[in-house]
Amino acid sequence: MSMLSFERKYRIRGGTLLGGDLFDFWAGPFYVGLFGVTGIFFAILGTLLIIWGAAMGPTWNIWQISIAPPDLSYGLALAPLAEGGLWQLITICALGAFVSWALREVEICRKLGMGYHVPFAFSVAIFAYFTLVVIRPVLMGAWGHGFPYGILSHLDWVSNVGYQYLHFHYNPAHMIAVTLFFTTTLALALHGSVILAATNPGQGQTVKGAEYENGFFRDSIGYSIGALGIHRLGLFLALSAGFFSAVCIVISGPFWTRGWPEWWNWWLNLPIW
Ligand code: UQ1
Repeated sequence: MSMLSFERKYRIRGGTLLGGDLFDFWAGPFYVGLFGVTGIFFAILGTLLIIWGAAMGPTWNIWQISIAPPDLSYGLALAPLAEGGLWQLITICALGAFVSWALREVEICRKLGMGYHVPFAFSVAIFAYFTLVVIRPVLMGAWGHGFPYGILSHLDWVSNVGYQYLHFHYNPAHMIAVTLFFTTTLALALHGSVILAATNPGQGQTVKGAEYENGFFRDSIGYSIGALGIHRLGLFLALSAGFFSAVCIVISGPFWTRGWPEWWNWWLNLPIW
């Protein structure tokens, strides 16, 4: 286990963002840190609140359990616990746990002297969730525009909100997001397959290196983006997919209230026809 001797060398104090040496230690393989403690706190509290919400509801069927946001009539006020207040507290716990996790990643990056790419990437996922349950509801004037916390109910929410705009596939930001998601899978499929092809060529064959990977793409499509480049491209595509997903939902309602097919009338209305 060579990683263990490596880790022993780098498992040292320092690099924390807040609190100095407080909680600057490991529990078995896991770095704890102040944000490990806040993360565990919010995760456990949020989970207990979800269980409480489930206990108040009509079912223990895991698919059907749902904790709904407040009614639209509450606007941006706090609601009683049984009428969406639990959803509000759970949302705070979720954001507290997600942000704690991101900051714990930052502290680990600092200890290891690495770039902040991983916490940055995770922050884009947090931003997408924040857009759904905070930014868009605030822009629309009611927490009731957030999505319910339930396995099937959140799917119903997506479907219902989509049909509210008649045909969500005509949302231009949705089009860009979907294209980026598919391109991400293409990039990872190309990358994963070329790495396995070169590194795992079959019994008795010599393991191939970067020149072969470059050679394959130069021979087939006339261009190779390179070993570092493909990872930059992959990260860019994946983060852009998440970012445009947030854009496509935040413009639906706050900036466009009619059906998305109608948005394309600007094209029909061009004077050149
Ligand atoms: C690529 O060019 C490359 O460099 C050698 C890789 O690194 C191993 C890759 O994984 C892939 C997929 C490519 C090809 C990608 C483009 C955008 C030309």
